Amino acid sequence: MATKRGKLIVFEGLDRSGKSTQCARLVEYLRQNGSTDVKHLRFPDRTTPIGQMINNYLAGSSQQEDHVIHLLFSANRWELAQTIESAIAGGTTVVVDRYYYSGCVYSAAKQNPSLDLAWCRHPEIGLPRPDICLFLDINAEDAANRGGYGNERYEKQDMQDRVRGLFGEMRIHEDEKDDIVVIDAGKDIETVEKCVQEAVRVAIERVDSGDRPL
Ligand code: DGP
Ligand code: NA
Ligand code: NA
Repeated sequence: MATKRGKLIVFEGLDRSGKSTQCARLVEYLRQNGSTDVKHLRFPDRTTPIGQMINNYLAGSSQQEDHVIHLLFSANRWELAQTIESAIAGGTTVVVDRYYYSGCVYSAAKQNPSLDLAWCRHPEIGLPRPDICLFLDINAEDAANRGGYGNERYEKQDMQDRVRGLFGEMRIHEDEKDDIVVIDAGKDIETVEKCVQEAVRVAIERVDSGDRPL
């Protein structure tokens, strides 16, 4: 029997949704219990030259025109597209902390009239399609109870509220609705972790049974 292809598993959510914690826990779980190698990525990948420009922008030490930074975030994903594709083809599962969904909603949340969700989608078209996107959903109060936001550019309440609304739009959009699973991230870490594992188990089965081509 041919080696099974790896899966592309994406985590999305607001800042402070517990996304990075859950992402790391799933990687650990799959490494211990799965039958494939697991690669852990995060976007933005701040280690590349483009990623450093993004980092400076988020830290507030540089300015970028809205469309320019949008395209840099997208380019930062495209830089790794080939790596992701080869990993999956070679049987390695790739788990990613943020992906093009963040790419679209954070830019669209700026309310720049020439940067709506439809415009924002274009540069992302053709990136490897996730087998599942786990959307860690948390309301504003629960997020606030986890402590304040950091000092990065988007970590402000009004911005986060708009981002949450736009994630809501993407979740019902024709292109994404079959890929996104909403997880209640207001629950405790272990409960969320179990929900994530179950959703991933179902997604992996679906792919391996041939129900879900890449
Ligand atoms: P993180 O390292 O996950 O905390 O992400 C840094 C910030 O950048 C966070 O506020 C979300 C935002 N972000 C992530 N990806 C994109 C993107 O593609 N475009 C835009 N505009 N913002 C993004
Ligand atoms: Na952040
Ligand atoms: Na994070």
